[in-house]
Amino acid sequence: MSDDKVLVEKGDGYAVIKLNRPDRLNAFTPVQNTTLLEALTQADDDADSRAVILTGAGRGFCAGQDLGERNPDDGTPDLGRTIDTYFNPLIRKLRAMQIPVICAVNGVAAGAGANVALACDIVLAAKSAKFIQAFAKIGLVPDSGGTWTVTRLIGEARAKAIMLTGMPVTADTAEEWGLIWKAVDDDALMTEARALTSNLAGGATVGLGLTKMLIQAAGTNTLDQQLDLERDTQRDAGTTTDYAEGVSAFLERRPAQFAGRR
Ligand code: T3D
Repeated sequence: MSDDKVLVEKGDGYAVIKLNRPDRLNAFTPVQNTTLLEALTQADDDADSRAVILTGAGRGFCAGQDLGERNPDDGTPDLGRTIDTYFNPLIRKLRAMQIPVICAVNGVAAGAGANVALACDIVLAAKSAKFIQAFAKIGLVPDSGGTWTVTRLIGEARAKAIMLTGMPVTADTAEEWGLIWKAVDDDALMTEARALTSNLAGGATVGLGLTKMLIQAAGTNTLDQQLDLERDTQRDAGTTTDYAEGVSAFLERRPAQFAGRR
């Protein structure tokens, strides 16, 4: 899947998905939303793609909903419907993907653009990038899972401050607060993102996918529930060929060659 609004490129064992409306800072239109969801679904279903990089073209990552499509003179839109149709499926897909999704935030990430980035599994950001919960500036509430994700990542005090004020959060501060994994020099962003993703793509894909699900479940499980879930999931992981290969490689003192299959 590749059209001019969302570009898909194959890396070595992974897919690079790039939002591509640079003149609008990659703001979301229905077509871009739908195409992005299709690209993520296709990567998740493709046995040759064992990880994904999500990034943006030009100087921005994504400025959220394209406000050019929301002219108040056209009447009152049903924003609940657009969220149900476009944004929520995207966040659900990112969380449910069985392969790691690395977000390389190349520039400003605002509104739903920020929360799509923060729903990814590992977030790297160029030092010049900023995260802006822009919703307050236009009379909306944070969406795309922002109130859930951001509050869990940085706590209520910081979440309320950035969401009520709409103040930009720099990449360095985002790293310091634990909102993202790492801020990197602008010209090193894609090199680092590719190195990390390539490494993950060569890993024990089923085990990595199960690890992601366990971490996500931990947010709402009790310790007892999580212990049981870890037991059941480990039982499953122990049946994979990658587990057998990992142990054999260790015993034979050689690098493991994971096939990324059960
Ligand atoms: O509606 C629904 O379905 C509900 C769901 C909502 C989800 C949301 O995401 S709501 C939040 C929408 N996004 C925003 O409110 C952010 C709006 N943009 C900005 O505040 C600023 O553009 C930024 C802080 C992101 C970046 O500022 P700056 O100074 O670096 O760039 P700029 O000059 O403002 O923008 C560059 C161009 O992109 C400019 O176009 P021009 O003048 O060169 O022709 C600007 O109009 C355009 N642009 C930026 N953001 C959007 C946009 N065009 C349409 N929609 C945008 N969101």
